[in-house]
Amino acid sequence: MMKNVVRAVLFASLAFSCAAQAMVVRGTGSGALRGGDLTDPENNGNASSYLNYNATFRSSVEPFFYSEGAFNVFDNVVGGGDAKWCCDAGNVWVEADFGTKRYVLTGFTATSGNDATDRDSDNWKILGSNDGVNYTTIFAYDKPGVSAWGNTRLQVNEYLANVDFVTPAAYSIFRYQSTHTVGNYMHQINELEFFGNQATVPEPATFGLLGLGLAGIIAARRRKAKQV
Ligand SMILES: [Ca+2]
Ligand SMILES: [Ca+2]
Ligand SMILES: [Ca+2]
Ligand SMILES: [Ca+2]
Repeated sequence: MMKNVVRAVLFASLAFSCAAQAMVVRGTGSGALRGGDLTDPENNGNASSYLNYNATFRSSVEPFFYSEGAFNVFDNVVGGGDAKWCCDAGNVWVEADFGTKRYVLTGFTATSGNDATDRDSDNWKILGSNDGVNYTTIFAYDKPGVSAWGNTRLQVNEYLANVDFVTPAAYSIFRYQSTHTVGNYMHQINELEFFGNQATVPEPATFGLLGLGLAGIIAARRRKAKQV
């Protein structure tokens, strides 16, 4: 009896650990990207300028599309130099802000840089926010000294909701943040793709219409008062 219980517990924990490690390696290079992600559904973003993207980008450092700047994670190109973000140290982040649109994240891809594995993050998160102040963790990777991409360079890892992370609430801002790298030195990452379903945003216009309605009633009363 006891043996069966132990077996059942072991099986359950094995099944759980398998489910928790379902990240899919799509391959290497630009061709392994899913493409058509939320930041550029048409795949026509300019690889070296802010042209043809559907989000506003921000970063803790190097906010540009060239010279290994942070926005290279959205430029649809996997490679070295101006296709990746490198080589800042410490706590670094880059985010995409979709303004009034909110999305329920269904998946994302994250791609490794072209050089030393030491520069890959070993402590990174995908966070969601609706105000740019309060952020909620959607996915967290924390394996000291171990890169999520192993030693393979330019590798596209894919993570899916309900498999690799719990389906989150709807957010208008998605942030990648790294606090530590394998070699505890310079940080690099090549590309990020976010995928999701647009959610209905609570209508602030309702209050606007209510306000207009009240203003109308007040104006009508004033008119009536004048007539009297
Ligand atoms: Ca576009
Ligand atoms: Ca893209
Ligand atoms: Ca670029
Ligand atoms: Ca890139």
